[in-house]
Amino acid sequence: MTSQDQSELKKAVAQAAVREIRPKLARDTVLGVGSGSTVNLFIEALAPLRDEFAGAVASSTETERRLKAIGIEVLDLNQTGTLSVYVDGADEIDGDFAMIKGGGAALTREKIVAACASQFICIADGSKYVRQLGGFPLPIEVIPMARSYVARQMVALGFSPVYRQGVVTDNGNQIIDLYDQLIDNAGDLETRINQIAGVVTNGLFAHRGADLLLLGTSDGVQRLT
Ligand code: ABF
Repeated sequence: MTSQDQSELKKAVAQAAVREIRPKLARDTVLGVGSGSTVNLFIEALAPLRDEFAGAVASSTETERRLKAIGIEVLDLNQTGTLSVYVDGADEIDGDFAMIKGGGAALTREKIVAACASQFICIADGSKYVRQLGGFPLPIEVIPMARSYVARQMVALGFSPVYRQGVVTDNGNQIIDLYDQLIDNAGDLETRINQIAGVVTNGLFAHRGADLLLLGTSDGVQRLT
């Protein structure tokens, strides 16, 4: 697949997500909006509907900037309570709708916003849909002073951690990526990594996976539940 084909699929799922949420929008609706190139297309497609809902909670400073640029009010999650829907992409998603996310380093805020949403709609091109998670490096956000300790713990568990040099998250932390390890039980691993001192969160979204997957394929957008 060429990158142009892939970006057409991303555009198709972004538009499908807008069609999906439109009937649910009301004057007081606050949307959760994720991060990444697919979500950026969703934000563009959302622009004409900006007056049909109250605003959005953003999962990254980049998303916040893009939402504000098209005139959507960005709200503080502490003021909004439960969100009816959260729309976000993924780096990988499996048949149980567990995901690896955080390739763009926004995993912690993404996980917080997802936790506050009644429905998680994942928008992804077909290349993201996998039989087993782990082909894409699994990110861990760490408190900077804990980076080496967390990396040693991951080596002890059989993983190959790599420090993502030069990246500072929106929360002022650092990222370690775990390479080349297919994941057998995503829920267990998500819990296990989160128990290590100094880990802020990891990019496995198994305990709170997606509820609906809009998957872009050459045969059109599949709506999977
Ligand atoms: C976010 O965007 C991230 O969790 C994930 O890393 C990424 C998916 O990227 P893209 O939409 O650019 O393929 O959802």
